[in-house]
Amino acid sequence: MKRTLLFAALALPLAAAAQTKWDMATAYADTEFQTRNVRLFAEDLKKLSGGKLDITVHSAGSLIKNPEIKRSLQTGLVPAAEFFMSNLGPENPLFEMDAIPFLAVTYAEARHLWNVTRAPITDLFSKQGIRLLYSVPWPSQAFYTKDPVKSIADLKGKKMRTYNAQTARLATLMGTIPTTVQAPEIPQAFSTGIIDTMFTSGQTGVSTRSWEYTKFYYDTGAWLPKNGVFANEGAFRKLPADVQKAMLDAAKTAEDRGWKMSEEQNVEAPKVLGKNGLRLDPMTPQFLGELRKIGDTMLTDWLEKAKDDGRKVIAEYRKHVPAAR
Ligand code: PCA
Repeated sequence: MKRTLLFAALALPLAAAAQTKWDMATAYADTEFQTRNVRLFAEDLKKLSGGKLDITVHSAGSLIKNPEIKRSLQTGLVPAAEFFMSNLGPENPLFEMDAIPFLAVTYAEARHLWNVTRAPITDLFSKQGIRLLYSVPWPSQAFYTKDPVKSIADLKGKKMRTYNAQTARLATLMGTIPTTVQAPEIPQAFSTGIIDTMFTSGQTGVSTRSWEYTKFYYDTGAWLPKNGVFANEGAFRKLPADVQKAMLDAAKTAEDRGWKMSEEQNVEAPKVLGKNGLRLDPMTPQFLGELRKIGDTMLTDWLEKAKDDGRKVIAEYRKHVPAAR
């Protein structure tokens, strides 16, 4: 009798708080602030939902490789995921708007860009059964090279690490050979000679120990491309209303926290690179001028592709940032 009672007393709280377990696929290493933020999001959500939703984060493409993450989310193979939004540029130009060089260069400008693109981007995803939860930019993008670069001519013919169609286009316009390499595979790609130059943020340069295979870091200060964190809409709707609310609240907190973490990394990561021996020279006016010209070409091409939808969003953005190109 006593035993039965004890068993019932233990079983009751467990039964009352039925727990849902979700797997979440992400593409980036645990050392990246984006992944730290995703893990904090999962922890917050577990607390806010009173333990009703427990998300296991599978980082660094360990569950699903970066290029397949979005499709896996859409088909419901995983209920939650994080991926780099501009990877979807070939699907719809709006997704890669944050990867047009020199369109939104500061955090304030990136914030305006996000404010004007959040609604149309959320709609595009929701038509595909995907719910956008939050989005956070990576810090400023930079070139990492073995030799000094005074102008783009110094990079001609180099095998440049790129991460999506938009950066491949940039690499091609620069006269380099674009080579897609996922972030966790960067060190191996350098050591096997697949790439000899790369393109990424200071933060990813830290987490991939860029000083072990490059010597020069040139921050472009040209754009802040974003990751997004998403849920499969069907899986989201199956959650009880209070857990759905907990998810939206945790997402809001994660977005605010992530933007702050990103801005901090934008300052701190280059210091770590410098301490480890990378030269942090500014880009020469010539190099910068050449890159700006390429940025103009990419914006013109983008407007061509994006048609009226794109023009509308750019016009809206320019109301907030009149100096934007
Ligand atoms: N890091 C990721 C995306 C952009 C960035 O800064 C990468 O290099 O793949």
